[in-house]
Amino acid sequence: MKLYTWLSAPNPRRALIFVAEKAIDIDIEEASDPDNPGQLSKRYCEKYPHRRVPLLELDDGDWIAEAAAVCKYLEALYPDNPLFGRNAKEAALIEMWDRLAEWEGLMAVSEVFRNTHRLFVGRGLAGYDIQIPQISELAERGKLRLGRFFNKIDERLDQNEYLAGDIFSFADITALCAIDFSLSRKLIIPENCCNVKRWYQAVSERPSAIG
Ligand SMILES: N[C@@H](CCC(=O)N[C@@H](CS)C(=O)NCC(=O)O)C(=O)O
Repeated sequence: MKLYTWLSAPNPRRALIFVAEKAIDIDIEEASDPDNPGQLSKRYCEKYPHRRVPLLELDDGDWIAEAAAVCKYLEALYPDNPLFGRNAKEAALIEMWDRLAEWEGLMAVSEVFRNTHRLFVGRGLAGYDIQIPQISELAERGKLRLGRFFNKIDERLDQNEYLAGDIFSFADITALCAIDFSLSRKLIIPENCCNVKRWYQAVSERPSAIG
């Protein structure tokens, strides 16, 4: 098995943190172009028309994309230290908060990033082999969405140690990657989101997050 990643991009980082949390010994390969690390290599894109990372290549040649699918597959192979729940309710809550963190957090920052960064001109969305224009209004909308995301998880973290309840889970990994990505774009945690700050400090100190 081999896990393809891309520098510190947020979605492959979700898989890398997951693998580190569970101490899974796996081959990891950088999929970016060595001559132009701002994009995936031609060889990678030709081999995997999905054109996104993370991607897990299996020993039988099949491959699995999408961070959550990759990690769920690994969880089935390595069930110790579960990060997708210990029972039906936990599993559902983790999926719910993971999807929320991906859609309302990670996608919101991605809207800002992909629609403003000069290296992503013509690459407004990941995974396409055609030009996708940047749309500045989407960046503005992304900032609005991100603000709501911070407020939403702040309310949740007022009553819960972690997003899905009392255990660290894949949902926390996704939210952490979303927030670190957001901080890298100078979009900071709002001053009044004290619960997010408390949670962020705790999850950032985990060895898996430090890398
Ligand atoms: N929903 C996908 C998103 C994957 C994604 O967008 N990955 C980005 C890196 S964070 C990518 O591969 N971008 C390739 C590109 O920009 O060319 C997942 O969960 O894995």
